[in-house]
Amino acid sequence: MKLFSSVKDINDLKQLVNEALELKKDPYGFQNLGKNKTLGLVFLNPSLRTRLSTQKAALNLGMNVMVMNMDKDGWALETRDGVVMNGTTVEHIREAAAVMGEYCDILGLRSFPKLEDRTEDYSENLFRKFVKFCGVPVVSLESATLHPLQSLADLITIQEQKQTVKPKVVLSWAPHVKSLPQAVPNSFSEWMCRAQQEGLVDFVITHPEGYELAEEFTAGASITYNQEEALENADFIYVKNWSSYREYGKILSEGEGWMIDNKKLESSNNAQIMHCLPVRRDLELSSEILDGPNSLVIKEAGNRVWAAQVVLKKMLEKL
Ligand code: SN0
Repeated sequence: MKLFSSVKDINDLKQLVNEALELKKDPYGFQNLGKNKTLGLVFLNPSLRTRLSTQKAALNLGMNVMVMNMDKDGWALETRDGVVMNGTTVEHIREAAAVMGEYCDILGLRSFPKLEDRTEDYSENLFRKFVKFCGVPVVSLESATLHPLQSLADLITIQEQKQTVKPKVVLSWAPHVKSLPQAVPNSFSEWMCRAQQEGLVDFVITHPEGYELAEEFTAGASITYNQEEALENADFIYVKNWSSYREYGKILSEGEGWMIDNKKLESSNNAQIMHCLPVRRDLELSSEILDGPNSLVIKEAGNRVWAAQVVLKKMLEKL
């Protein structure tokens, strides 16, 4: 594998998940694969789980890891072409990416959308340029529109924890006070639609009117504004806030009544609750859920290691 940015980069989804679960049983079986190979992790935005789980995955494979906090320690990056750089940006992504490609065998990049210009964010301009100019395989550590390592960990968690052959998985919008990216829900939907095609899950999305995700990521999902109906018989409920795609980057409603608590689980199939974290307690998700027996969020975060490790393994095998 030379690029991991979307479920579209995966040929055999079931095989990938099974291999990740095999790595979980035997984390150090491929220590020689990464020997003398260097992974560079480049952050333009904050990260806890992605940063640590990807480092851990690389160490398990015997790799060396370098981390660059571009937002704090790097030069201000220019990503546009054809501009005279007489303003605040100091270094062009053409040079910055190419130089990091000289030092690393594989690179990871995290960059959030600005949530100002939808066309610009959804063009994935920054991520694509980084891939083009660095010249080495690239793992997305969350881009403007997708977060594939998170979604792979989510699918691994569902496959690992499911009690029925084909669980009902519901993506449920949650309230928040800030405008958040659509990357996590877009990505989760993209991966679940593919998993549904392959007979692994039934997938439903529920959100208030106006929060429709981009259709390119939701083809095949059942979509309803009625949360109560969506949660009926649910086996997994994936909770996440996102800002509007239609009225780009806007918060359209306070989301009164959308937070999941134990009462809302009564009609579900004793649903297990997932969230990518970080989560704002008692705003996005109730404390009683997070501290109770139905929460999967810590195991889900733990599985980020095996998602990263299987992807790095596939890249190392093709170097
Ligand atoms: C990010 C998001 O895309 O929603 C990262 C998730 C992995 N989350 C946030 O930015 C949360 C910020 C906040 O203030 O709660």
